[in-house]
Amino acid sequence: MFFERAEGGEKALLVHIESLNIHENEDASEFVLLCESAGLAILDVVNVLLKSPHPKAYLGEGKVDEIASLVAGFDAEVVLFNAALSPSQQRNLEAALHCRVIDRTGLILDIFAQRARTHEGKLQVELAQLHYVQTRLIRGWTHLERQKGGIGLRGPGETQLETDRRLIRGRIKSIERRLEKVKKQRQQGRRGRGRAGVPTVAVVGYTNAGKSTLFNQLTESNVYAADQLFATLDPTLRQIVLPGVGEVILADTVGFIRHLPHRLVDAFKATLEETVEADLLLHVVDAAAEERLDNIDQVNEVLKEIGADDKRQLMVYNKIDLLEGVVPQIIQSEEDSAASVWVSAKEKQGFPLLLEAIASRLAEKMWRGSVCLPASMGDLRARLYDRKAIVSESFDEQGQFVCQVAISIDELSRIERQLNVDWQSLVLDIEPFG
Ligand SMILES: Nc1nc2c(ncn2[C@@H]2O[C@H](COP(=O)(O)OP(=O)(O)OP(=O)(O)O)[C@@H](O)[C@H]2O)c(=O)[nH]1
Ligand SMILES: [Mg+2]
Repeated sequence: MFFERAEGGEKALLVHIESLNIHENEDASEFVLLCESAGLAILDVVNVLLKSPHPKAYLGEGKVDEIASLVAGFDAEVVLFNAALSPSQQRNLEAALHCRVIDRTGLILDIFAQRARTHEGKLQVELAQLHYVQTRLIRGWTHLERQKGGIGLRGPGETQLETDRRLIRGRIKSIERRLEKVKKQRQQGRRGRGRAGVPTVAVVGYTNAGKSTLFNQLTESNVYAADQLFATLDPTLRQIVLPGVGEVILADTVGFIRHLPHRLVDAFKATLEETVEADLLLHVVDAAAEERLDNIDQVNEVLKEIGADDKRQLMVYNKIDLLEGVVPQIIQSEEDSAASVWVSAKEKQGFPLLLEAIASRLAEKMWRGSVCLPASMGDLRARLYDRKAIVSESFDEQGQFVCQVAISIDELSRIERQLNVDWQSLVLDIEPFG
């Protein structure tokens, strides 16, 4: 990669913008968490009340001067703005503050870059970075100038700029080609799972809600869970077995945040494709967070953006160990299906209830019962075995197979269509779930 990234422990001054509109206001604490996630050493947080951004340097001249003297006083290495800056605003601020300036998009990109682990995740982050840098090329160059010692803020010569632009365009093209290839491979993998009729459950939720912890504990796998935002970037898939349902694929996903820059939503859509294809979403909520209601809205917003707002959700209120007097429980909806479960992922509280709720929600889309298969229907029986849909089997006096079956309704209708069988004529009895 040919971009510099914030080194861990860089001395940072944070500028949090407060809007006059109380509804748009948000707590500086999430911004601080993000900066800590990026590994910055935070010197101070400056709160600025702003009616509307100034075109030149986002803030008014007086404020800029004030921050400049703080930068000098603290000897800050970088200033972070909790706002989206235009390339020229960023440039003007760097000139005025005599240090590097990073805006919210740059910060999030930096965190993504640190967290990306898989090939695809890394490619996606780099693509987003390239698009971001493309418009800020002059600024990128001034960093190199700065490394030589001076605060030379003049842009590079026209030729150098042209070369850089061409390099970036070429790199973007090549990454897009590679991503296309990776995506195809992944889709094939997913089609494979779809064919096997294994239901997929995607764990989604606001960043830091405890998705990876829950995922880990449930699968007893070893996904990286840490007290940092975006501890996960790539969906991680594991298989679990649920009583009455059979094999289920569980997918951990990247945390959602508010004001996710639109460019990033696009870039990470592919990463979230598991979510779009899932049979059920586990929407994990940090029940101890003050902004939990707003966080739920934000997650639903992003789900809408990636076209997954019609997915069925099971709400999982996590971290009940931090709440007084709350015990693990399932709350039923009016239609009598499990609507939410209260658990503690960390303390492994409420897991039997959670598994039960997942199974019952998946069972809404399952067919369960026994069928009688004459010897002539060997292909159907083989197909059911292939889908791991046969729970148990015995013979009757006529030498026919009597099979107990659990299979997703979608998969069943596919089989009926493809093998041209009349399922109803084979049914001995239908089992209610429970
Ligand atoms: N007290 C308490 N802390 C929890 C619980 N579950 C998770 N945590 C903590 O919350 C923090 C975030 O957990 P993660 O599992 O990384 O959260 P995440 O939703 O995967 O976060 P991102 O992947 O960054 O979006 C960690 O410090 C966890 O230890 C819980 O049930 N109780
Ligand atoms: Mg995670």
